[in-house]
Amino acid sequence: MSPIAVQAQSQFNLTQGVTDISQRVYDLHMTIFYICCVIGVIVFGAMFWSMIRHRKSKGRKPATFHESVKVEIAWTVVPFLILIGMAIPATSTLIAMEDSSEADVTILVTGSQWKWHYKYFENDVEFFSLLATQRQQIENKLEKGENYLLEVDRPLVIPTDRKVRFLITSDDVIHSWWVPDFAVKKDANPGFINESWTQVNEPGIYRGQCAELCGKDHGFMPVVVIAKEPAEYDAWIAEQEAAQRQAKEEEQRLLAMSMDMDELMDLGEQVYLGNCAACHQGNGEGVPGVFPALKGSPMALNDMEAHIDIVVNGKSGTSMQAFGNQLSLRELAAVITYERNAWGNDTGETVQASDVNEFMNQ
Ligand SMILES: [Cu+2]
Repeated sequence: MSPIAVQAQSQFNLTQGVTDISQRVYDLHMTIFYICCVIGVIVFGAMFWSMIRHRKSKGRKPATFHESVKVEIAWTVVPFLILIGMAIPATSTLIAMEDSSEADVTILVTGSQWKWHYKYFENDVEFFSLLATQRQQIENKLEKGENYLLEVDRPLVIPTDRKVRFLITSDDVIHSWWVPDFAVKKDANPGFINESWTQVNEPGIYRGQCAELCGKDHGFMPVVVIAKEPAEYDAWIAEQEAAQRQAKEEEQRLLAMSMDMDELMDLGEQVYLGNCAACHQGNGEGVPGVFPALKGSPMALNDMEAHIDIVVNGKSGTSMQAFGNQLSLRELAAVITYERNAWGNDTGETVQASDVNEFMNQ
């Protein structure tokens, strides 16, 4: 297909995608579209033809017949047959889309405000995937990149030519995990697990979005999936497993060491901008009445225990999430230190990974 055709297609029509299912969905969509076109031409054609042919100026007299059994049977049977004709391919496609049995890889996808979490069932690998578009681009201070709002720090990686099952759920409100190229779009409901699956034919990078209005940053939780050849995927997953194991060991080792203020502030700022600034704002002033200010807040200035508690455990009934399982001990310590020393909160106090560890284990 020529590049222009591809572009026109992506603008005006459903994508054909990169899986057998997405191709079937596309074909179904086109079949039904053509049926609708034919019906439209016949119905409107008959209507306009009758209006012109039987117009009053030509002296036509209206017919006065009532109740034609033949016509009534025809206009009941014909639409019935058309609907059955459309339902058969539609049902078989839907059944195929729902059949997530005998998957080779199973991944738990969890949405939360406003990021995705991926957990591989067969392997000891899990991670969060956050928007990677720079804040300056969003604020129109920098030119917007090619994949503006469609780029993440850690994409989901799946193998090609293997059946990948997704179990989709949510930690807070309803989200929806959507990758158009796979023809997968499933609601992520808190307390429920929805299933979907895909089998990608071509290696590549596929982008999608949260498709359910889920709050203020709904447009800021994209999905990026990288499909790799099976051998490459196996190598990747082994590498991830090793890296995550090592990170846990490293974490234990670092508990004994303390970081100085500069290190904590540097790391803390990064963590803050990635996880906290969406609500509490980059300047720590929050949004009055919605997200509390951290700048000058009594908790950030005085009550260190309460401060660690709210970051680690969150606050139920609010959008303050529990970050205890999302960030490492070092990151937690750094972001708490940052909040206690940035924007004029000059407490001069540092919080170390060991302090957070002690709090979590008490
Ligand atoms: Cu969402």
